[in-house]
Amino acid sequence: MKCVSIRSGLLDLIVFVAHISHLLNMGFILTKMLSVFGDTEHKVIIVGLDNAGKTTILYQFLTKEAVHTSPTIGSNVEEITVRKTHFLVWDIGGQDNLRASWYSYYGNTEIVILVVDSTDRERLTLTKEELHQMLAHEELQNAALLILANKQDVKGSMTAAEISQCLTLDSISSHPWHVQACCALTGEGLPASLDWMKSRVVVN
Ligand SMILES: Nc1nc2c(ncn2[C@@H]2O[C@H](COP(=O)(O)OP(=O)(O)OP(=O)(O)O)[C@@H](O)[C@H]2O)c(=O)[nH]1
Ligand SMILES: [Mg+2]
Repeated sequence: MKCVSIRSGLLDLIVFVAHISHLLNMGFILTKMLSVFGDTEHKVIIVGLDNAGKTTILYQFLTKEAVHTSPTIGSNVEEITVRKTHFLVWDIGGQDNLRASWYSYYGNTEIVILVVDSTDRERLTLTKEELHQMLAHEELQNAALLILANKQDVKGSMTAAEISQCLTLDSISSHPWHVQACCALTGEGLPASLDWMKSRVVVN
């Protein structure tokens, strides 16, 4: 009698363990499926000098419309989905006194978007300094860099090629980078930017 009850207890235990392992396997498969189907969120930061058009770009990404903005104090954050790839996009204020705290947003960043006001020739050297200082930061070692040459609608604005040259992008071998001309008011150039961002996180 005692022998039968021990055997049935053991059987129950085996069934229980099998059940748990099945559930764990299912969980593993589910996690895998979610990552394959793009449920992971990729962190993106948008930086650049004040008035470059960062916030306008963030909301053009999100709503496909030009919104009215005021200078950002701190940051804005939105989730942007590109054909099942999710980006968590932080738009950080670019005023002089705010730039010293950009580093606090760097952790786990996969893509840095540097927005350049293509009409602002005087401050391009300052942008270059900010860019190279930022790329030297260890928390951005693995980040890809997207440079948006914004405000292309303004007559006489610098071309993407001029901006690349002034920022000495050709000297950057530590990070994958890409330059895109755009206009945040109309959205021109922004779908191509999102495609590039998606291609970056898919290859990784
Ligand atoms: N003509 C033109 N104006 C633009 C464009 N993008 C943004 N602007 C204007 O530039 C000004 C600044 O835009 P914001 O998006 O607020 O700039 P920002 O980079 O977020 O500035 P901070 O928050 O101060 O760092 C606004 O008046 C925008 O309407 C563009 O592509 N073309
Ligand atoms: Mg802003």
